[in-house]
Amino acid sequence: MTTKLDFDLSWLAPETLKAWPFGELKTENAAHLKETLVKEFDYYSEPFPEGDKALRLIVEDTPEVTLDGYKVLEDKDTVKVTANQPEGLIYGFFHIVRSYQQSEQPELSTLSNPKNKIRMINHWDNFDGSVERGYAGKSLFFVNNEFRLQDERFNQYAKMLSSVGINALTINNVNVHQKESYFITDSYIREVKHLAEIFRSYGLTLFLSVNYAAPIEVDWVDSADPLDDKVREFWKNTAELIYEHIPYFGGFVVKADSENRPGPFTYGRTHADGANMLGEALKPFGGTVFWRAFVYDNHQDWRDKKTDRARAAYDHYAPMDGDFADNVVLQIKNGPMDFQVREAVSPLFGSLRKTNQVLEFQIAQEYTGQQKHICYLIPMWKEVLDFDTYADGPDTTVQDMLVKYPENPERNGITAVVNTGMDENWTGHKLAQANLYGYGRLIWDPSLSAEEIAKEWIQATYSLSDKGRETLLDMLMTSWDTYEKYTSPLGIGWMVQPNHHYGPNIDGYEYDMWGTYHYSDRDGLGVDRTVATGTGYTRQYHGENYEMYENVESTPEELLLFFHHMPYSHELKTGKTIIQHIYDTHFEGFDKVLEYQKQWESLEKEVDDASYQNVKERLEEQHRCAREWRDQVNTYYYRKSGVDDAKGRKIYK
Ligand code: GCW
Repeated sequence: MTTKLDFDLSWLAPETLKAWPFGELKTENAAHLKETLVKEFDYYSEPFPEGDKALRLIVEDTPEVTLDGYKVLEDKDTVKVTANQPEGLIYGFFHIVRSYQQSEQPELSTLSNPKNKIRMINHWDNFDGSVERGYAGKSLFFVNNEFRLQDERFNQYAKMLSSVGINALTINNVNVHQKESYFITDSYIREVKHLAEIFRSYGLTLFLSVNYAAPIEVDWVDSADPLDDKVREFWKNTAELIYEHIPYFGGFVVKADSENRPGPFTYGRTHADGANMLGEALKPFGGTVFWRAFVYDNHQDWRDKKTDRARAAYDHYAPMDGDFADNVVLQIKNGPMDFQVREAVSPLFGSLRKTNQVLEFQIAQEYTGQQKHICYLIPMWKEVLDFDTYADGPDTTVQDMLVKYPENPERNGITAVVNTGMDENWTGHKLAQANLYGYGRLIWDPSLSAEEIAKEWIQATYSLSDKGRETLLDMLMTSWDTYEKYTSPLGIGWMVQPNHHYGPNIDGYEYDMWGTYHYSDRDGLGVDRTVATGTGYTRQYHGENYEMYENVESTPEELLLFFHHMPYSHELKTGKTIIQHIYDTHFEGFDKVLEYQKQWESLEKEVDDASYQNVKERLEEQHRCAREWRDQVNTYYYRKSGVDDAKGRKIYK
């Protein structure tokens, strides 16, 4: 069967359906999504002979349904999808597609309500066509400082995102450079509107990242002081202009006073002053401000061991709980540092009760192999969402906090830096599609397991034998652990090449200004973040977690060096010393990559050629790079410690 998609959209291709019994479509009250639903119905019906069932998609008051959820009821000759909002019908429709991918006679009846209201992605795309931390080719939206003209592809993209329940996006980098600052002006608002319309036809709301200093950059205002009337006027006029063109525009994402970006600190104002000023401008139109909490001192002196970057977000924002307007949302990275392969969960989750919050993940594999290495991230994200904050006693997970506070949360949820670009398969590494797919599925329904999600994606994407399915599932499910093993040990992080962050450089950031140190010496390594003898970061957690992390014995070992400076000789629960653990995991991680290569070769006959070549080539690079990691880390720690590998394996001394 030929695929009708220009780009590799295998998880949505009609040929992956096992059956399609529908002959007729009826939609009611679906308003602006009607055309999309009709188009999609035809698309999936075409390869199949006329079915004998009717599919009815109806917006009607359905009390069991919340937010943009849906309910599906199947009887002998009808499948009826109902939702309170038209968007729910799209998600219900894709539930049906998914079900027929998984089985020939699926159980369609269901009630499915999303856990999170905001289910968003953030592009870090620049107007010149580059993508900050992009590993899948050029920007989807921009080329040479122009908006791309490729509606068909935008439609496919919108469909792909909505098929997994994503309902909002930004199209441009949070580092808003000079030209992009004009997106909110008359110069580009029509192009933005065009994109907003396409995404809306699949239920996605479009937002823009804005430059906090836009009044200076794009107008003649001589200040960006949030309390200055001229500045407030600028933002009000800007909001009016945008909403005049795009009444359903979502709002702004702002990176302020972060990594040299402008912000209210320049004027001696607080972040609440800055965010609320933008909130006020958007308020009449129902718009939202996402204000990023990624604020820290990036000019730290490495000699200074008291300043701890991990503390920064909490130190800045916890005291401001309650100061933000009700259409302002704090956007908080999952960890207190920066998307490392392993780090603690941000203690801000659990400390804010009067502030809207979204959690920010990174689907783009900046620190997890840059879409050259396999790294299925759903298991990591699940650990974050399931982390017990103890905010209201035991069993108050991060996910609970996100839906519980502030009272009657109107604007809560999850967002993520996305991993897509102009590459044929969207994500560079074919298997990285599973991260985008899984992200959407997980944040809609966090009760799904990482394994269920991986199985779904495999089943939707390939037709494999049972053995083949097991093989691919094993590759995905073990990949995060593997990447962690051959890179940085026990939660320490950051041993990467500076700037581009790919490949090992153990001291690459050790004497730099970014606040990311491991303090390895001849006796040991790790960052002491305890109250007793270190930076006091552990105190940012609620009682139980504070005690757990404050003490070596109760600190989960995968985070041991994140919280404590430990001697190489310290014995872990496995009975191994830390130095032996470092050697073992680095050998094991590398060996696992060799196994992936064999496993993938065994799938040659079962997957399409493009996938096969794509993953095969990337595995070769993963092999090369993992070997480099293994040997550099092992040699480095041998030279520091002088301790031999107990198993006598090759270390380049
Ligand atoms: O991790 C860092 C990245 C930067 C990024 C920043 C952020 C967009 O290396 O490229 O800038 O995080 O999240 O703002």
